[in-house]
Amino acid sequence: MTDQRTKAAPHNQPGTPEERHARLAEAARQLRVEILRMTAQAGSGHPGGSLSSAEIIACLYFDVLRLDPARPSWPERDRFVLSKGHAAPVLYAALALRGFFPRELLATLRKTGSCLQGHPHMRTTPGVEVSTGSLGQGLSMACGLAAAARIDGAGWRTWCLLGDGETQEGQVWEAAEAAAHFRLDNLVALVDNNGLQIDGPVSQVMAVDQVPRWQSFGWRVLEADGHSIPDLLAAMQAALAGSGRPAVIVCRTTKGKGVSFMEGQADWHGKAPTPEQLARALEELGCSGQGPALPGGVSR
Ligand SMILES: Cc1ncc(C[n+]2csc(CCOP(=O)(O)OP(=O)(O)O)c2C)c(N)n1
Ligand SMILES: [Mg+2]
Repeated sequence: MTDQRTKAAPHNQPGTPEERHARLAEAARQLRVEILRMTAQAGSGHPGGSLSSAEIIACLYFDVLRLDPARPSWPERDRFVLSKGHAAPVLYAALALRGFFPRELLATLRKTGSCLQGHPHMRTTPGVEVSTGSLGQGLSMACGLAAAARIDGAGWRTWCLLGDGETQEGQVWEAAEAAAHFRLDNLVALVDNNGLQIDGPVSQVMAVDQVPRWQSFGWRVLEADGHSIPDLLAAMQAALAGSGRPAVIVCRTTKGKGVSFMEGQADWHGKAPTPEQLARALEELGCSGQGPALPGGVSR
């Protein structure tokens, strides 16, 4: 089993730590490019919280998660739950660049009949484990997955990404309590702690002090700069140490990261860029508007 798991992980590619970090930074840049292109094309969607998660998703999908794009249902795969389902564009971009489906499909985001709807759908989209979008529910489902792995004696892990505004939902804390009670140390939560939700600052709407809150629920709490690849990789590795407690990584991020006029602006939570704004954003990301330089994404 170990060999099979290892084969499917792109992190086994040769290279120095610096090369690994550069490869993942490039993956995050390509995710941002695709997020902007697909939301502009759709004329709607959620760029802000997709952009803030780009490095987190790049580290997971291009390094940490054991996946096999040719076999989305491979039983030994790690599971990822995008609890903040409105950030579907960043997940779709990662799945396309890893080869779960053709990159051309990204242009169909939110179109009638497309498998890429505004929120992830587990029955239609290869690589989507759990349907999400109604905030607050993903961690409960991740607990169920982690418990299933435990019952089956399986080695795969479950990862779950939440928004900071999302953690105002009471169900998150019911799940957190259950995960600690059942000692689900094969479960890792990540919080995209960008400080903003749909209407403005989380601190003003209803503050959640992430570190003490998770600690008080019995979780092992790690912190990371959510835009630093080395920081994230170190925290993700530490989270897998297995201590009898579930782990959470509180990631300090900036909503709209990577596009100057979107950064830190709640207004960009759920609004598509115009063609002019897209052109400006792509230029900032060092992209002239053409497709990715390497077919199939950065891991090839
Ligand atoms: C149960 C539920 N209530 C409301 C919404 C509408 N909604 C979508 S995104 C969002 C704000 C989420 O903020 P946060 O979790 O901080 O996400 P991020 O900043 O990462 O985009 C809201 C209220 C929803 N999807 N589900
Ligand atoms: Mg937020």
